[in-house]
Amino acid sequence: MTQSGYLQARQAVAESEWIELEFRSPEFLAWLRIYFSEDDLYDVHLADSVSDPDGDGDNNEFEFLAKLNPTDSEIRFRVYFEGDAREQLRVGPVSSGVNYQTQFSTDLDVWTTINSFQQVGDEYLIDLTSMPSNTFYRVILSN
Ligand SMILES: [Ca+2]
Repeated sequence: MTQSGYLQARQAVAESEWIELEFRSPEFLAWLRIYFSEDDLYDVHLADSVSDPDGDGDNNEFEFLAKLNPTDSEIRFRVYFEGDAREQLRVGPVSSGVNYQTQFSTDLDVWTTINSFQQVGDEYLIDLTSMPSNTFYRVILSN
């Protein structure tokens, strides 16, 4: 590659790391502005929907949906069992304005919504003591 070709390639890579802001929804952009400066909004490593600037494994699109802080890796949405015999399922942190639908299935085909849960702090607590054994669980978040 010639020097000129190298410089052009470098420039192309640098340009591809800039984001076109008009492709984002106004709601997502408003949410990004809470956490990032105007300059940072154009940085693909910080403000793209698939970026994970705090490195917690959840991308910005998910953190926007779950109403979490995309710059704080300590605050992370979790679904986990509690108790030696998995007597409880904990879901959280939960945020107002987000709907959490917890479902169970024994065959990964038919899913049933669990309507009984208790809120403790910023988590939903679901009693699993009457659930069948070998059960799968999933949580669907929506706004
Ligand atoms: Ca993240």
